[in-house]
Amino acid sequence: MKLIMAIVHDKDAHNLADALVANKVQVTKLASTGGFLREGNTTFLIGIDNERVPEIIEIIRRNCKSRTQTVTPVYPVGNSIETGITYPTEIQVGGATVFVLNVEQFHKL
Ligand code: 2BA
Repeated sequence: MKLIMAIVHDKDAHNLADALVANKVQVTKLASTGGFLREGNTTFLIGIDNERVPEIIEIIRRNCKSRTQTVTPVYPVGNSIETGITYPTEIQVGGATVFVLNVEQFHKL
């Protein structure tokens, strides 16, 4: 068994949850926050049999778009401690950041 952790844009979370449930995938959604943008995103936890991992990755790929965002520094030029960015910069966010972990044990008690 594997545990898939997928961090996705909030705007994609609803469609992705629908697609996973429609494909009979059990999923937990967590509200999370990106360390860099400090904006809300959504983390999906999916416990799944090994052979279904490629199918799940494909569902995530189909439902999560890549977006361009402009980051404007909070601090004045030359003093941007939090991000290291000192001027408005375009960054690419997503589609999804996906980790696939081995599950040592799985219990439903
Ligand atoms: P954030 O940390 O808010 O990052 C949002 C986007 O900002 C990232 O998109 C990336 O394009 C950019 N970015 C992040 N750190 C940066 C830096 N130090 N300098 C310049 N640009 C930077 P994604 O890579 O698509 O990541 C989207 C979200 O996925 C992240 O939100 C974070 O919540 C999560 N994530 C990404 N990689 C991760 C990792 N290795 N471990 C844990 N979470 C991760």
